Amino acid sequence: MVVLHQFHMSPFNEKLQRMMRFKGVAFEENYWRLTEQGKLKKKHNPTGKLPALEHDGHWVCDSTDVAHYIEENFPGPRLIPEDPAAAGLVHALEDWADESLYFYEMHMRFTTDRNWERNLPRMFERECWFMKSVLAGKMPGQIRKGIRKITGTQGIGRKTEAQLLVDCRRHISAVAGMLNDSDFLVAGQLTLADLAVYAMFLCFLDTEELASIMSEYAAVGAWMSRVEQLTDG
Ligand SMILES: N[C@@H](CCC(=O)N[C@@H](CS)C(=O)NCC(=O)O)C(=O)O
Repeated sequence: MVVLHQFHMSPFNEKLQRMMRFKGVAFEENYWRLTEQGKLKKKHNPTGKLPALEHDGHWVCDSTDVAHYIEENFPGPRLIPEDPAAAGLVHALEDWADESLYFYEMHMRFTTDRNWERNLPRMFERECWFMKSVLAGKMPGQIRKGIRKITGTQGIGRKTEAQLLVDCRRHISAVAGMLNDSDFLVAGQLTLADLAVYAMFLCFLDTEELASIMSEYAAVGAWMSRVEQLTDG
């Protein structure tokens, strides 16, 4: 049995769900509550992070490790190319998505005006009613501040919103450039790189400013539709 353990609204879920759908791996989903993080750290993952994959009782944590595990242990079309040059590029792009674009989407979705009011409450949709009311009472103060602390430590949260939008436009434009003469980011075929970047751009669309910038890049919209068509399941 394959179970994808997740926290609600994580872009990393999207990457792995689409990977498994594309490869035809049947899986169940299990959503953890934030209040269960202590148990998660103690029993399964000391980092307290999700997603994680449970396969016949064996746990694999970190979405990149999970992606490689799926590729190695399940049949279906490859998403990590065998060619070393292409595999290297897929790795670099996945890491860019996970370790850079992720913090842009987190900051923009959950801390900026016009966006956090809509997106923060969605983060708690799967909590119990009691936690929901506690969390609602703490908003916007502590939670928004807590997220700003993460993105501030990381560096992105110390930039002005105007600077962040310049950065994000450059990221979106870079993807449009990569798609100039190809349907996909690496080797002309769907790979893990597409899924990782797609997942972050989907979160970009949850913010007014980035959705507006993305609408200027038709090639990026068309590529996202192609990824969806192949991985919707
Ligand atoms: N590098 C990790 C990142 C996972 C991650 O940051 N997950 C977030 C949810 S989007 C999380 O579990 N956050 C809880 C925490 O940081 O305590 C991966 O690829 O799996």
